[in-house]
Amino acid sequence: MKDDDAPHNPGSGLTRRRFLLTGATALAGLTLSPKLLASEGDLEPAGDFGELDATAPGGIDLYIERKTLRIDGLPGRAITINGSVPGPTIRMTEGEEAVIRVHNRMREATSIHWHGILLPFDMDGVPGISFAGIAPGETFTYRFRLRQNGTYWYHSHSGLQEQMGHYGQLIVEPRDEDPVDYDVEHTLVLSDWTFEDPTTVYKKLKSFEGYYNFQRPTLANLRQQADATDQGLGEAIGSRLQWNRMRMDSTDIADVTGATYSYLLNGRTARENPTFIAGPGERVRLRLTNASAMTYFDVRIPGLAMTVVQADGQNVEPVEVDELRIAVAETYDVIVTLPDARAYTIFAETMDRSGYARGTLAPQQGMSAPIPERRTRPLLTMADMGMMHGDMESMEGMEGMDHGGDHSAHGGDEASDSKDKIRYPPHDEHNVSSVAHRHALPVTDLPMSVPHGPDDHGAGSITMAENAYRQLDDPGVGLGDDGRRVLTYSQLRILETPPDRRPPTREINLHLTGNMHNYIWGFNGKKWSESEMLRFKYGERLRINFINDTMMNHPMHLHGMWMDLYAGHDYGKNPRKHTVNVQPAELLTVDISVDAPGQWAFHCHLLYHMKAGMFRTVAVVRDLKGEPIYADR
Ligand SMILES: [Cu+2]
Repeated sequence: MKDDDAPHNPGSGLTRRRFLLTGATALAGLTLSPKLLASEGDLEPAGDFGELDATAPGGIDLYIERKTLRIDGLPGRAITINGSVPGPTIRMTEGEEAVIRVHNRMREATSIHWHGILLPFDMDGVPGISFAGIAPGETFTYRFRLRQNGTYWYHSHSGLQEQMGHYGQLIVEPRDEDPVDYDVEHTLVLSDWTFEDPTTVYKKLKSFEGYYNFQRPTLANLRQQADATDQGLGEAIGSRLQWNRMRMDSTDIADVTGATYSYLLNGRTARENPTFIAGPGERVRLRLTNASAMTYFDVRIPGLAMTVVQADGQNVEPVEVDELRIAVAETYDVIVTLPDARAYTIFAETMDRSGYARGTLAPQQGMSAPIPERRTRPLLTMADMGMMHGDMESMEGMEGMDHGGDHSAHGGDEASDSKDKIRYPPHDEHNVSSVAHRHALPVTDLPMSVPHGPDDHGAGSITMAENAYRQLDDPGVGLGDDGRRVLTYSQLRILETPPDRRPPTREINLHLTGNMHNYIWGFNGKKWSESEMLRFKYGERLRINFINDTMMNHPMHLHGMWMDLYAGHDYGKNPRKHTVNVQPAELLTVDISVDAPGQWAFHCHLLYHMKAGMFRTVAVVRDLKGEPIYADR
């Protein structure tokens, strides 16, 4: 299938077998004969997953299997792990060796990727990048020593399997004392489920722009629009940003919506109301994972404050909030305490407001609290965009910014694209640590904005805004204007500074690009199949500037290495993340210690964006012209 543009889906063509399976799914899902309905009650429900310890002697076995489960009261054809969706919660202990035998009981290849876990690249589980995949009937043994602790998750990296339930949570217990103090803990896995075949969903996205949006988008060329209305530059940027926001609100907030999705918390819908038990006064640790294919959730527990203690498995200085947005593939741990013996609703509203997942926190089963009203899709005006306006002013005052923007060199090796350098303001020696390298890049007071440049990223890109801005204090569209305290990236400070916080000496600008007309997504205008490997040099500290040229959020995930997120404060306190969300028209910077030999995946974690080309292979090399390190071992 020529649509398929990711390296992780070998043999994804619509083979006869695939066609037959699709037919069977359609039968089960749509033609609900009385006989099927009668047996529906006998189906096991999604959400009955257990817990396994992968660092216990002998290791564990996982069986991947297609199975019909009861999902939202209906038979859903799922990919299960040990019979359940989500798969079992896997617990491990830091410093120990995990041994996990994965048995493929399907008629198609599969894989498991251990999201956020540092490990040898051939244990990372990405078919075509780090191993061959697990063939039907085969068993693959994953074996790796845990060099970290915290809350993570795992999922398939084969085709669109993740959309069908192939995911679960990972918990790595700290070897030493846990700095987080709690009495009870609960696993909260958020996800999106569709009764459609995921390949059908993808095909619809490819063939009809905005298929799952309730309102069809109007994709006008804003540059022409601005010219036609005789707007000045500032005005044009302003109206473009306004348009961006409004367009996102009305249409483009999510590619795939409640029109097809049921939203799940631990495999259960809001009606099924999964309940988590905690007594008054207890410190409850909620381990939140967003295992969705495409859905961002805004999570709150009306009446309770949440204290964020961990982000992407890394302990952070506690931040008390009322709400947080969890991007696809992120994890957050929060502590809450029930003040009384009443029930509280865990409410996870989708970013586009087209649905929600829900659970209950209560001292006993059977209790419930009101479900909050769904908020309307926000429509922002220029007056609401104070932050944007502020940024525009600071942009004008920025010295040395490359406004001209000859971006003709976007093709080829992104890393050596000298014409697309971000110009830093004259730098203050006090800002840089004493170990500063002669060519070290600044680590504080980074530029607030960068021009997107003209739309010359090729057919794979439609540039939507003139500039990308730092948005570290912005919780995201539709949040932060109703008096609630909403988590922002600028509030995340790592609890213990990791050993390597050298200033980086090399940087790569990565434009996130897309074309909604054809549903092509990529970087610097290129989808995966047209791209070269990104080369990271072993031992270097590397900076990546993400420049989001699109109107969508993209959760960027790097395998095998941490990304230290520039959060606008003390360099040593920058949070370490495996997935960073890049907001529409955002400039976001991460620094990486390149300490993991091998070949790694680097991609947008929106499943259909990844499949449509928003994917790069990263090779860790000895020198920038050389082969990947693993090639000569
Ligand atoms: Cu994306």
